Amino acid sequence: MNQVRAWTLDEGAERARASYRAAFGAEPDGVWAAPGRVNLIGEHTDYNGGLCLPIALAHRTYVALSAVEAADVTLVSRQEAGTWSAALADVGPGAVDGWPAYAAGVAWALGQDGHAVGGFRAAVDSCVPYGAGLSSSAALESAFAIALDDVFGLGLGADDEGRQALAAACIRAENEVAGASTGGMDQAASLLSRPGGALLLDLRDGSRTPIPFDLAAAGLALLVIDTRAPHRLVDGQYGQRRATCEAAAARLGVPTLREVAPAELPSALAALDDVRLPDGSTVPAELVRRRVRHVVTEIGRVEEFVAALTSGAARDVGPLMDASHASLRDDYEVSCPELDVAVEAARAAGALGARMTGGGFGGSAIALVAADQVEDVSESVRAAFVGRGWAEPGTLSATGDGAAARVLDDAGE
Ligand code: GAF
Repeated sequence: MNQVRAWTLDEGAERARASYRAAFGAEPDGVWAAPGRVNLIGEHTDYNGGLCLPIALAHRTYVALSAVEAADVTLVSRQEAGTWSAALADVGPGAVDGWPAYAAGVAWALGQDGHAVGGFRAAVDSCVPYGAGLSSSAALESAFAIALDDVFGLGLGADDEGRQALAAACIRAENEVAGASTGGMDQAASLLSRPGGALLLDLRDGSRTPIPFDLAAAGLALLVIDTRAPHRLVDGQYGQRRATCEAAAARLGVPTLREVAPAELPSALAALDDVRLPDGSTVPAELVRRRVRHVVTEIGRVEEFVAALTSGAARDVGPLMDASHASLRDDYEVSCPELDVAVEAARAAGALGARMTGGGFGGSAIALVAADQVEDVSESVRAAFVGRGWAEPGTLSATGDGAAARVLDDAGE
């Protein structure tokens, strides 16, 4: 199967630096990099004040950047054609289309928070698969956040509290400038992860707890399968799920669905009715109940997953992954045929558990596999795809990497 290799930090830094030199004929002030993520469990829970458990990938987005005198932004990317430029004052909601919204949007959001961010120019390169549900958007935002923080001396990247503020600026850029109503898990994973650990995020109180994640010690591995079925969050489905949850919470008289305890689920479901969304559409009660059931049961699965990992029982998380996938497929309806086939083929080949990861509607699946079965499981998934006439999926390995950081000082020193 196609292994999607992560660049080494030196390799990524050198690529971004070379792009910068080619575009601007000078050395950058430095190069910064931020990881994509896979979420182990806790899907579509972040915007419900819930729990999720991402790990950072070794796959990163690299940004070579310099401050400039003029209050302008100039951007190039190895993944996109052309040069994008604008006056900093013209960047904001409704004013930027496409990938620059995720990059320049961060400068706008930091400015809104009162930070003095001036003009800059930057070259981007990335080995985070694009549109694979592995947070290429958050990696792009976070790489710009950490670079701008450093170059303009904001001092936020130095500790977790400051990084939380950078993550908030990235979320604002994504929600308000790029127009994707995502929930915040991905930016926290990219800016706050620690090597060798998963990050338990509690979106109700904003707390973060590092959770040991050492599958190798248990003779296991996490196989990430990029189905190559394109995944989009800016279309209506993600926003519709979020709006349904918010309307259901309002109907139940709680700020978010996090407040519905598992024991109260039956009575909460019984109290739900059709809901009307801000766009004027109506979601029938039966569908609202399934959406709510997913969110409440998924938060419970995160707690069980964390308990298994912290007690050294990593193998026990397999059934929780299976249950999460079934809930996302049947109740939340965010899976797709490629994700279901990847999950089923991995399980049939001996995976201890498998599920879609990320927002869904395409993107990636993860499978918990005995370390010596990674090849066999990968091959079975490949055969299942090829047998259906689909493109071969890509595979990545994920062990839990570190957060966004500077990877090259000025002039390549
Ligand atoms: C996407 C979003 F960006 C996240 O905020 C989260 O909601 C996820 O989908 C689903 O868990 O990655």
